Amino acid sequence: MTRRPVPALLALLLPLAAPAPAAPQAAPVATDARPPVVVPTVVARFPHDRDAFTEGLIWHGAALYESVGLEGRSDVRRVELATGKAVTRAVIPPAQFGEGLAAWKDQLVSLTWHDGIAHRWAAATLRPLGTARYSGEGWGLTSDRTALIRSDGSANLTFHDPVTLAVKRTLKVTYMGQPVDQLNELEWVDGTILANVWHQPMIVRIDPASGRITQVIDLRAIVAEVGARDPEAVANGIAWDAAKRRLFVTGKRWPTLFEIRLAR
Ligand SMILES: [Ca+2]
Repeated sequence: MTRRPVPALLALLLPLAAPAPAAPQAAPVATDARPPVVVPTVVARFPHDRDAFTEGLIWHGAALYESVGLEGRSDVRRVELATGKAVTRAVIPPAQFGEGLAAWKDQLVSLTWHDGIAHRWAAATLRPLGTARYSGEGWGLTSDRTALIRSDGSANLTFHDPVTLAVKRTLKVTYMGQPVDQLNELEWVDGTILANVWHQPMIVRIDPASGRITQVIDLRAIVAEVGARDPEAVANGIAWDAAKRRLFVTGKRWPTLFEIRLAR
């Protein structure tokens, strides 16, 4: 991807060192209070394929799945957690740039960046089950168990019928009242949406009813540990193992997949 980074967003979202500005004369809006910033604890580290340009990451059943981008190099794979190796792989047509990945019942659905084509796969085998169409760009994808939720690089999330991909609603994501665009990989966790923000060392937690960002997860220490020199090797990839309540994060071409825990 060659879109512009948004460095100003970092200052907007991570004002850790700066005290809160003095209250203006006008009464502040309580619902737009500054969301808390959480620094996660790394619980475990696992190998991650350094060639994987991670665009989607999910835990489904008892396995980790990843979708990998770039034209001619895109695939959807089931990954062995302990080794980071792909144990099953389904290839995306070489002209397409693979993007977000989500589970729907016993299927996986993966997006493409510019083609408006969603691929369906049997989760157990990654056998192709057909395609469906949607409008706009495909970035991240997750499911709230009733809809597939797609990001497209803007501040909007689109909720799709999981079978037809018909649009059910859109949600504008805001931080203290301001739209936050470049939303990328997504994960549904305990009734909220976690989202990477492209080129930013953070994950935001989004209230799916209001679109408000309610928490910022600070990944700067993890990004520093990875120490990537490639400017496109950004944090991207969030997977939630609901059964064991494990949260995994990684990034494009990162050597490591991290299991993290959020302090309460
Ligand atoms: Ca995910």
